[in-house]
Amino acid sequence: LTASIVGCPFSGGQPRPGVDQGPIHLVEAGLIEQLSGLGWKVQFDGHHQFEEINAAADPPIGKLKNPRLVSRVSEAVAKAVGGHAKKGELPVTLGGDHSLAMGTISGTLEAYPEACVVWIDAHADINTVETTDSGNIHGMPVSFLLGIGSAVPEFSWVKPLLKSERIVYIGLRDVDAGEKRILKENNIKAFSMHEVDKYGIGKVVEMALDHVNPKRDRPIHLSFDVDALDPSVAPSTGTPVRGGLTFREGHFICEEIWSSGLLVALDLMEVNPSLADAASVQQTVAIGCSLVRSALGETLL
Ligand code: DIR
Ligand code: MN
Ligand code: MN
Ligand code: MN
Repeated sequence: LTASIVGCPFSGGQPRPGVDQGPIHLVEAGLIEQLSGLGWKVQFDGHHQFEEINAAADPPIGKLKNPRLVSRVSEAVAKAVGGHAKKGELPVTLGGDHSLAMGTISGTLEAYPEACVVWIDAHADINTVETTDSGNIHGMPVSFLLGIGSAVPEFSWVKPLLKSERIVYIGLRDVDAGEKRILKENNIKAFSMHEVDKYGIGKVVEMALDHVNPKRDRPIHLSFDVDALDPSVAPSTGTPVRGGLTFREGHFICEEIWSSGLLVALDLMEVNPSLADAASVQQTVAIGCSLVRSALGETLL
């Protein structure tokens, strides 16, 4: 089995510098060797070099910030992930900010039209052109993939290949009013931290998979934003929100998805090594690596 590492040093979907260094730190921490140690053939040909568009050439479209840059980078990522997936490799995309998931999930759905998405995050990342307050596109990728909200010509390459019943969230706790409305109107299944507290992570993962994958026959794309974890567990991220997943809850999700035998693509997003002190950075990067290992088959026994 081959895992293809798609390193994406990109921060244009949000305003805080440093998240572009996430993939570099994850690889330098030994992720490639760790995956080889699990028995994977790991393909990594360096981090992607994206075309640059300077800010003057990329003014906002409506509220959207860096729209051309985000669009072109995520389109390149879609091609990279789709290409690896079509060859039967498992793309592991290291972010970078979560706007990249517009690309990764487009690539997965190109190769596996029946795939479902398990989205682990404190945030729903489902704002539309109409509802976004921040204009940060990392808070919007899901709406583009679903094709909801007004179309933005710049993003016309993003095909609305994702159906609302094929995505499920776990870990939500900071959802904008407009996003809550969108989730309700589109009947999108979401397990917030309330449900994690109430049912426990084991039951929540089972219910989440029952929803998007009732017969356990659909390929799974797991998109993991490290800010789903509690800030005490993963402090170095751009938009931390208290009351998050524990270390074990985060890893349990990855372990269960791996055990399903259905994982076809993985994203590990929003590690920002320029935020917080050195020990916190080291801790967050180490947890990023261990989440990836758990999703790729590392077991406790
Ligand atoms: C907020 C924050 N909902 C926004 N989103 C974040 O900017 O749209 N996503 N932080 O990761
Ligand atoms: Mn590649
Ligand atoms: Mn996110
Ligand atoms: Mn988030």
